[in-house]
Amino acid sequence: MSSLFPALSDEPSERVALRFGERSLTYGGLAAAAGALGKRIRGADRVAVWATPALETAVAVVAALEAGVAAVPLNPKSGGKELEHILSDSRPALLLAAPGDEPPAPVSGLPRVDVEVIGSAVPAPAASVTGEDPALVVYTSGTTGPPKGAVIPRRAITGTLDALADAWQWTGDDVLVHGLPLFHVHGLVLGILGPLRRGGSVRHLGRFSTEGVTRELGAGATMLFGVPTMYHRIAQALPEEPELAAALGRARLLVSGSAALPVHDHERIAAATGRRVIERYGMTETLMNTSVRADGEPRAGTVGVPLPGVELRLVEEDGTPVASYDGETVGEIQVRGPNLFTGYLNRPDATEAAFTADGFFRTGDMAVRESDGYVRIVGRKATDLIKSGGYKIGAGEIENALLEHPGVREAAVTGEPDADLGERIVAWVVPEDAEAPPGAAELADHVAARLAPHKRPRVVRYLDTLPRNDMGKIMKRALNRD
Ligand code: MCA
Ligand code: AMP
Repeated sequence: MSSLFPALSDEPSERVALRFGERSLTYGGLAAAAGALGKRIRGADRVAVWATPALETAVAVVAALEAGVAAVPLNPKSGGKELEHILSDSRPALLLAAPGDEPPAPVSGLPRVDVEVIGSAVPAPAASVTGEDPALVVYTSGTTGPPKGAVIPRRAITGTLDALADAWQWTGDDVLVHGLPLFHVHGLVLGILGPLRRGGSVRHLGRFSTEGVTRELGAGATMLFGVPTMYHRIAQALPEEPELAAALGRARLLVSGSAALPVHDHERIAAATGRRVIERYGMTETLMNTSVRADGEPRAGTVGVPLPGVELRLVEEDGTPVASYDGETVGEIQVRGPNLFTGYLNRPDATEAAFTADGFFRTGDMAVRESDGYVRIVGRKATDLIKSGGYKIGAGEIENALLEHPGVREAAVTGEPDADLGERIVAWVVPEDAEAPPGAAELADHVAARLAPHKRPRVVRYLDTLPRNDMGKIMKRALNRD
């Protein structure tokens, strides 16, 4: 398989590929830096990347992909327990990190290669790889247990990015702006590898802010990617920030994904800017499945039509496909195509359960289809998966972390609606000592330090007992009704 990034050798080398704040790298510079790093890591099976929102992360991932080495992006805010799990599961040979970064144990114990953004101008010879070879291992939460490593092959990345190029008329002339984290598919695959595959450029904000969006769209960026929380914050800021409305009005494409964009935010942005946000629907395991097309109708509450090459069907509980396009009959979304992952690392059981006999992936998302084929997502099968700020978080992993606190006897975790985050994590706790329960901030810190800050409960509610059914199973629906 040829390079994922033809522009590394084709483009005029002085064209800017990446910009993070004041630091930027041209295609020539990126080819040199990634080539030099690629030579040092070639032959490794997998490498971990300390995925800070910085130039070095992009260089490290491009170097790994060009060298035919799978990259495992690590959330630099992950806590010890989560990092331990990811390292023992993925067993990376090396850690790639920016000079000066000081990852904690157990990451600090890995043999380390510093990522330099300068390098020899001689590109390394192309690695001999096929489309089925793993490109990335991205960790994603399930309902129970620790996160699973989704093995994403090279053809899924090229397949999804080229399908998006078709749907969005995305070219090398586009300049993308975003402030997404670089350890998930949205920010890394779409937000960094996407522009590089097109030969265009990306300006990363380091950290999302409406001021950053105004500045970059005002200075010629053409596309914005974000999760609904970011668009909610934009919608909130618009009345106070007329320059933000003007900048959004100039953009070619505003794209939202990772969770549902509330219709209210969609309409507020449309009213203030004259531009409609388009939604696309994807998943770590499937990359992108559907999108509103650039030449299509951006209808609030819908995620558009299947991307080229993606087969999508809705399936009833008993496995019968939903034939109607009536906007009413709900079924689970199942997908098949070159965009799919190959399986969960070290988890043949989970991989087998995720696919049907005819090779469709069971997404767990529930949807209807409208008469013109537009997909409208209406819910999720698993109540134990929470989407907060666009991050998928399993209730089980937070419950397990809470139970490790000496002051917690029993714990249940649910999600409840939140205007900013979509859903907020709520911990229901039966304390060991009802007279002296651990405080909410203490429990939030406890979870943040073990797992990651975005997995911390935002609300803690104390109970004497958890509601359980005759089998002893916690009745979460009864909790949510309170
Ligand atoms: C707060 N912080 C703490 C604690 N509390 N740190 C340690 N202990 C604590 N108790 C820190 C946080 O680390 C963070 O640090 C800061 O305080 C604010 O945290 P938080 O309130 O959680 O952040 P936020 O401002 O609410 O973040 C909103 C956000 C974020 C920016 C929208 O949720 C986000 O980046 N979401 C993107 C998720 C995403 O990319 N999902 C894609 C996966 P500091 O100040 O240093 O930051 S889905 C996917 O990939 C599929 C394929 C798809 O379809 O896209
Ligand atoms: P993740 O597993 O973190 O990659 O998140 C994937 C999940 O995010 C999907 O299964 C959906 O539930 C949700 N999702 C992604 N994009 C959208 C969207 N545009 N609208 C609604 N839900 C979405």
